[in-house]
Amino acid sequence: MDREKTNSKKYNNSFREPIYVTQPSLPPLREFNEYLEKIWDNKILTNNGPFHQQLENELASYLGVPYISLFANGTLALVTALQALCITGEVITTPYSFVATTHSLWWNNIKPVFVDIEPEFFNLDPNKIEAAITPRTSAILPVHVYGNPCKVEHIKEIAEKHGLKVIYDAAHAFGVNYKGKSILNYGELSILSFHATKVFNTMEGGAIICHSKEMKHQIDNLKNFGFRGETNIEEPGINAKMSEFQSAFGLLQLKYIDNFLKKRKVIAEIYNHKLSEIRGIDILDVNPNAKNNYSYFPILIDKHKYGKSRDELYINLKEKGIYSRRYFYPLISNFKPYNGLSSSKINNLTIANQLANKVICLPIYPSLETDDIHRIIDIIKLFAS
Ligand code: T4K
Repeated sequence: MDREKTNSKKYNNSFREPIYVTQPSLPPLREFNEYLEKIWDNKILTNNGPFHQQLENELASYLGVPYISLFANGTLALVTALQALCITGEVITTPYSFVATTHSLWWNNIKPVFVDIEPEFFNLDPNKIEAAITPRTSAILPVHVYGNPCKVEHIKEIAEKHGLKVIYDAAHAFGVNYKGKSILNYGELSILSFHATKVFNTMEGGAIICHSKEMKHQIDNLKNFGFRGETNIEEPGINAKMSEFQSAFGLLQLKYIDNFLKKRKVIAEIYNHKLSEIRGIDILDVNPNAKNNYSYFPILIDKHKYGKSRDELYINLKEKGIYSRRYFYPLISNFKPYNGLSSSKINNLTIANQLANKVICLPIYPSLETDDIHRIIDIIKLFAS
C-alpha cells in the first residue's frame, strides 16, 4: 500500500517532486557517523585538525597538484589568493561568472576591468586582454566557466610579456584535466569551490592550489588571522579555515567522486544526443583536449529557430517543476556595484551580453533519474514551435 502511494506520487504529474538545477551528492549517513564519532572522541573541531590535514593530502594526490590549502568557502579562497600575491590596482577579469569572482576584487580594493569572452567556451578572450592592460594592471583573473579550460597557453604568454600574475577561478573545474594534467596546475594560483552545488562538495568549502611550500605557508597563515607561531602576527590575516566537519565530509565524498563524475557524464551524453536533434538549441562544445567534469549542462536558445525565447523556456520548465538556472545572467558587469565601470559598457562586452541572454543550464547531478532526464528533454522538444 505504502509503495503504491509512493509510486503514484512519483508518476502523477501534479505530485512530482521539483527538480532543481543541481542536488548535492551525499555519502551514506552511516559512514559519516563514523567520522563524527572520531571528532567527538578527540574534540578537535577546527584549526588544522587531523581530518583537515588528511583531506589536504588526499586531495592533492587525487587532483594531481603540488600543494592545496583548504578554505571555508571559495569566495574566501579568492579573496585570500589576491592577498597572498599582493595584487593591487587593476585586474583583468571576465563578466561571465558567478558574482563572487568580481566581489573578491572589490573586497581587496582592486578595480575590476572586464574583458569580453570568446564564443566557443565562454571564457575570457585572450585576444582582447592586451588592449585592456594599463600601467595599473597587476593580474589577470580568468574563470574556467562550466569546467571548460581557458586558453591557458595564450594567457600565460600575455601575462609573462607584461609581468602580470594569473589567478584562475577554477570553482567549476574540480577534476578537470587539460592535455593530460590537472587544469589546476596553470597560473600562479587556482581556487576551487566545494559548495553544496558543486561537483565535489564539503557543504561549504573551497581551496587554493599553489606551487611552492613557501606559498602554501603564506596562504595557511593568511587564512588563520596572520599567525606565525603562538605569539606572532606578520600580516593582517582573516579567518577562512575549513572545519573538521567539512573536512571529514570531504574525505568521505572523495571515496565516491569517481562514480559521481561517471554518472554526470552519462547524463550529459543523453542530453547531447537528444537535444542536438532540436532546431534552435545549441550545446556548448567540450574542449577536445580536456577531460570535462560535466559540472553544468548549458544550452543556448536561438529564439528565431526554436520559436520561443530562453526566458519563455525557463518559465515553461519552472511551471512543470523543473528549476533550470540562467547561469550567468545577468552578467556581473550589469549588476549595480559594477555597471558604472567603463569596461562594463555593453559594446565592450558584446559576446558576453549576447550569450548571457541565450543561456540556460539544465539539471545535472548524479542522482537525476533517467525518466526525469527524458521528461526534461520532451518538455523542451514539445515547447518548440
Ligand atoms: N567562482 C565561481 C565561478 C563560482 O561559480 C562560485 C560559486 C564562486 C566563485 C564562489 O564559491 P563559494 O563561495 O560559493 O564556495 C550557487 C552557489 O551558491 C555558488 O556556490 C555557485 N558558485 C553558484 C554558481 O551557484 P545560487 O544562488 O544559484 O544557489 P542556490 O542556493 O539557488 O542553489 C541552486 C540549486 O541547488 C537550488 O535551487 C537547489 C539546489 N541546492 C542548493 C543548495 C545550497 C540543493 O539541493 N541543496 C543545497 O544545499 O548560487
